[in-house]
Amino acid sequence: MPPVTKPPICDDRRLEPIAEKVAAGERLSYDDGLVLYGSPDILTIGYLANLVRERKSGNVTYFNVNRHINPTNVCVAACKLCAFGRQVRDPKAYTMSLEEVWRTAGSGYTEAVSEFHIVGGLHPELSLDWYCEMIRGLKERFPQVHLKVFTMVEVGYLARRSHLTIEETLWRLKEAGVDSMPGGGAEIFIERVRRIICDHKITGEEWLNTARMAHRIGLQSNATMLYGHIENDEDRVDHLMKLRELQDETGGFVTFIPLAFHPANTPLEHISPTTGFADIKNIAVARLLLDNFPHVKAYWIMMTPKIAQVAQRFGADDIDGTVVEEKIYHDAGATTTQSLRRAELLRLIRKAGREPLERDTLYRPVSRNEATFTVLV
Ligand code: V47
Repeated sequence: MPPVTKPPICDDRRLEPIAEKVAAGERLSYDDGLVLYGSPDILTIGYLANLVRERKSGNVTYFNVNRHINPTNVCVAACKLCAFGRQVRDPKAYTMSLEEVWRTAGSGYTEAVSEFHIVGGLHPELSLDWYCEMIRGLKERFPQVHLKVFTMVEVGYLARRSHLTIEETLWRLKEAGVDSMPGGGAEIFIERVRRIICDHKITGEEWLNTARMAHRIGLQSNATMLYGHIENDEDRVDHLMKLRELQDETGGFVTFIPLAFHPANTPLEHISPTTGFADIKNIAVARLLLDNFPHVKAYWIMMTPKIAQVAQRFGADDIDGTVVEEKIYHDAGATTTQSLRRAELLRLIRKAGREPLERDTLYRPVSRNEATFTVLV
């Protein structure tokens, strides 16, 4: 039997032309994006997203063994979306010493990690030299671990404080040992929304320009989108289109990660948390619009392991990793655990009928015994 490429029935007739385009491998438009967000027909949208996902990754779901490290929660930005950042004098503020960062990196887990994911607040006193020393120290102690470090926002702040250009700052970080960059801080690019949820952060345009420069000098990165606050369908589609445009230009994005806003303990606490429906829908729409992104990640910390597992059939091909010590979402009321064992990730993936494939940060397969791993290039 030939493979079925179009859904047998669309509950929402407006999706039919989109289904035709997806079946033909054609690029979707801004207006298609609005139709997708406006439609309640999540089964048809999921079917189409799954089709694209299986074209790109077959039956594989990727995961990694990683550790998050947040060297400081001191942050000058005071974004309304955030429950993690603290003023310097806040009793709950912390800043690790270099020794503490290096010790944290090596602590608390028996499974050898292949990635450190390191982000933190915009600290008014920590210098670029301090961060470069932190990176060099990590590389010396853990030469086999990939360093996915600093959001575009942190790079923008370090550049400003050091009186360097973005390019110079990125080179300094790369030379110190940064291997790639996480996707945080993108939020929603439109300024109307940014002014309310994160008014002291770099602009959307600056985020995109920093990513462009990182890709140009050979640092690949991820990209995120924060949804479920004050943004509307147009804002989300605009965000995805801007990412797609930049990816056409640089090819430097590895994974897209939609992030659900968690309102607890933030100044936007009055906003209701996102629904499972919205979480699944954002995965699926992203998979359909971002045709040039190799991967879409359902970050289990943010969506819960259960929804992240279901998302593996609605467009996602990645579930993130063991994580070990998540702080940003847990300060904002996340009720998930702060880490999952490798065995539990394998179980979730297999129970979704997918084939687990351990990857490194750049999606090269990893082979391991318990205590060590090898990247299979
Ligand atoms: O940039 C902050 C978001 C991001 C809240 O690249 C919040 O592999 C929800 O970017 N509710 C940081 N979200 C996390 C991030 C990330 C996570 C996992 C993997 C990768 C990757 C990147 O978290 C921030 C912001 O968008 N955030 N506060 C909150 N209250």
